Amino acid sequence: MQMNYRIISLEETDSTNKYVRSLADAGKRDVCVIAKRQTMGRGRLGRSFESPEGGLYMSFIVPFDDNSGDSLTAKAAVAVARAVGECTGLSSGIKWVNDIFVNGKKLCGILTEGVWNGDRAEYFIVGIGVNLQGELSTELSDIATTVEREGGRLPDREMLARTILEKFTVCGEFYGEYRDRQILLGKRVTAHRGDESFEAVFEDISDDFGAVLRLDDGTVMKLSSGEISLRGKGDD
Ligand code: BT5
Repeated sequence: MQMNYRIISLEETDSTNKYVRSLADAGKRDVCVIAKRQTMGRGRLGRSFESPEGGLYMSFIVPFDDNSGDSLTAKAAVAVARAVGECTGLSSGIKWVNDIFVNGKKLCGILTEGVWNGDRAEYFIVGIGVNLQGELSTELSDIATTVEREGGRLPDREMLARTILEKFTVCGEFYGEYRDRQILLGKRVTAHRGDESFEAVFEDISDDFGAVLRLDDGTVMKLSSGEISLRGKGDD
């Protein structure tokens, strides 16, 4: 479904995903909320996403259709990578499943949340945080980066948001690009799913955007959610 999003621009909010959810609950569909900073930016699995002034924090609603679901995060990742390239000049990679990396550090995280009615999703909220300029905390300085730090052109925030929306809504086929941009493909990795972890080689991306892993005992396993990090490195 092609959407023509109206952008609502805020100085500050707790989380743009939460803000847009309240609009969606009130029946709105074609809105994208952007904020200059978030006081409770969230990542996956209850983690937090640092959101100081200087970043782009955006969330938009995607009505359910039969082709959405798992591929939305992958589609958003490709849209962000394309938009970042066009608006900043930086080339970026994707770290399965939801991170955009530049020069080995995280530039952007994506959080897709579904709102369910029984076993059917009513709509999804796609939240995207891109570090543009300014300082992140010292804990993140080794694993995260900003457009400014990487020497990219600093885009106007709203223009970057519009470009991401445009790339997302007129994305076309994106499996090949999602796969080609993977930074850990072919590498020896540790994969985490819940409390389990697996030592493996990250062999491929399945046609439904899962991670195909060849475990050290030779068996092949597909992960459709979880975390993958370079072997020997922490959960970054
Ligand atoms: C994500 O989670 O990376 C999803 C982040 C989504 C943020 C957007 S901003 C707009 C919208 N509103 C929200 O409230 N959220 C969305 P995850 O894969 O779980 O990664 C979280 C981990 O990334 C943290 O545990 C940190 O290690 C790291 N991290 C936190 N803040 C970061 C930042 N600003 N830049 C890079 N890495 C960060």
